Amino acid sequence: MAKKALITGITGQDGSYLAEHLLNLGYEVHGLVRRVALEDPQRRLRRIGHIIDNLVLHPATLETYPSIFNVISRVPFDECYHLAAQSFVAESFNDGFSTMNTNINGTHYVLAALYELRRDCKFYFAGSSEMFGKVHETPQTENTPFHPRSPYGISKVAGFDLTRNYREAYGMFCCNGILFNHESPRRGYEFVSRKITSTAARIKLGMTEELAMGNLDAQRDWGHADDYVKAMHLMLQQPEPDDYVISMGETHTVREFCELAFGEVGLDYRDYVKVDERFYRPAEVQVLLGDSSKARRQLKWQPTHSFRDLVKEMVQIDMEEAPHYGRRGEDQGKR
Ligand code: F7E
Repeated sequence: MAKKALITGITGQDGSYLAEHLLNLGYEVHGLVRRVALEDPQRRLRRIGHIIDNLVLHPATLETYPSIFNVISRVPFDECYHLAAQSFVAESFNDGFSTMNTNINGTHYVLAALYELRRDCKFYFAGSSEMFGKVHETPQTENTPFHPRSPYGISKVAGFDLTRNYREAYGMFCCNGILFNHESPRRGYEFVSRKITSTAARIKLGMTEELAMGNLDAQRDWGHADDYVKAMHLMLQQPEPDDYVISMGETHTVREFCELAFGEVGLDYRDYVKVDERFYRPAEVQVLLGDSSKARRQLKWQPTHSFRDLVKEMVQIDMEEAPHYGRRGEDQGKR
């Protein structure tokens, strides 16, 4: 019998890659989606449009316990991947309350419903390198203390602790992935990688003239989302539940990202990138560098895309898609 997996956040970048991966492995894949998304499939379900006929989608909201409880009561899930979240760090400074509500209570509702209804269902929580924040050591491992620097980072630490506590208190199979930044051509336009590649493409195509950016000196350990979702699945196949850092183990500045992306279309970023203080954050995570040796050793996980290939792929796709962005891509790139 095919294993049954539930993915919250299936319409997002990671959810769409994970759904593809699980379908390829023969899973029956279910997704939790907001009712508004079902009403606007062309836009909100665009990342899963090509596989939608093979998925079972359940309308629900992470905002209330009964909504989650109902979905989990309907199907005997074997695995649950909890990816849904307000994931844009800058936005969490604008409205920390809604970020906390969704990210902390949403996680708690899912765990509590699994505890009530399906204690044998394995659970994955999408933890984040943002939890390390003002880093206490470099590189960061599973043992590095957390020091979050944003409401988003704080909410992820709470989700991490909830997940670990369900494991320790009730013996449930609950794992935390501590994923460093991971990107792809499916990334939202507000994140720095996609903002850079989509704007570089639009500049090259004569659709806009400059790119307004925040802190160019921030350093991130960027990988490809397609590689990172495979680690999520591997975590739930281990004999014991545990927590794992997933990263490339190399760090690059935002400036380097700009240089590479503009270079892909034969432009010099220095002619187009302008620093605009509106994009600075009240508290910045200046440098992240992950040590994923535990995952590489125990999960036998190995990334297949290099940083350069990632940037190249994103720019290529944006060159194809840019003429069709319309206002939406442009507006989102301004965040
Ligand atoms: O920023 C700097 C910004 O928004 C990266 C999320 O997936 O990864 C992501 O969080 C860096 C920051 O991602 C702009 O200040 C400069 O230092 O792409 P980002 P993030 O905040 O690192 C972690 C692992 C998650 O878990 C999150 O959910 O780039 N930066 N100028 C800028 N960032 C943006 N967005 N826009 C700028 O204009």
